[in-house]
Amino acid sequence: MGLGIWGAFVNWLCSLFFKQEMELSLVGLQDAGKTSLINVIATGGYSEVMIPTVGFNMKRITKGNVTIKLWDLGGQPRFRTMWERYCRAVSAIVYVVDAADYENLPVSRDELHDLLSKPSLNGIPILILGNKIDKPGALSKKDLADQMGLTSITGREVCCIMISCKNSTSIDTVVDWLVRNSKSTNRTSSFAL
Ligand SMILES: Nc1nc2c(ncn2[C@@H]2O[C@H](COP(=O)(O)OP(=O)(O)OP(=O)(O)O)[C@@H](O)[C@H]2O)c(=O)[nH]1
Ligand SMILES: [Mg+2]
Repeated sequence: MGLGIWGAFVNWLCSLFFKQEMELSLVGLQDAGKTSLINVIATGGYSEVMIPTVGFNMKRITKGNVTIKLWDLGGQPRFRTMWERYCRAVSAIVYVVDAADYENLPVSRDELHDLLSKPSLNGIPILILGNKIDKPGALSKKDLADQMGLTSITGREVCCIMISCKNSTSIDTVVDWLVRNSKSTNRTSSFAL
């Protein structure tokens, strides 16, 4: 009984000092692979047949002592006006781009820059993910960065990682970035008290 109380006390102390929680929003055009990315991170599962996200879904993923609350937003035009509202309070914005869909790249670039121009999102770090690099003809990181106008983004941390949800390429790098980021910008950490 006594040990139980001590155990609970130690757990509480640990949670005060070591638990990190972060909130993230995933945005990007429909079909970019946002929901696929969440599935790959959460369960390692991948499917060719996906249901488009209607509105948004929320998912919690725990990696080590970091709990990530993810807002998975629908990318169809009718849902894009919602993006800003769900990006306001997050530690970082994750913007997913289909690196093999040349036709929609200009639209994706315009939506990205439009979102980042909102004063409510000033300074929030952004992680740009060039997805579907398993597809023949997918852009290189440099070409994607050029076409998405990433060098013109200022006043916030910008990172770009090329991934494939299908082959699980660089998914670990993405998770590392997210976890690292939660430590530097975490607003709920007890260290900040
Ligand atoms: N080749 C390939 N296809 C992928 C990859 N990631 C996702 N897809 C496919 O892309 C399609 C759309 O994936 P979703 O994850 O539903 O895309 P989304 O961004 O969530 O789309 P919305 O919910 O409509 O905004 C599905 O057919 C996936 O199988 C990838 O890395 N490579
Ligand atoms: Mg989706």
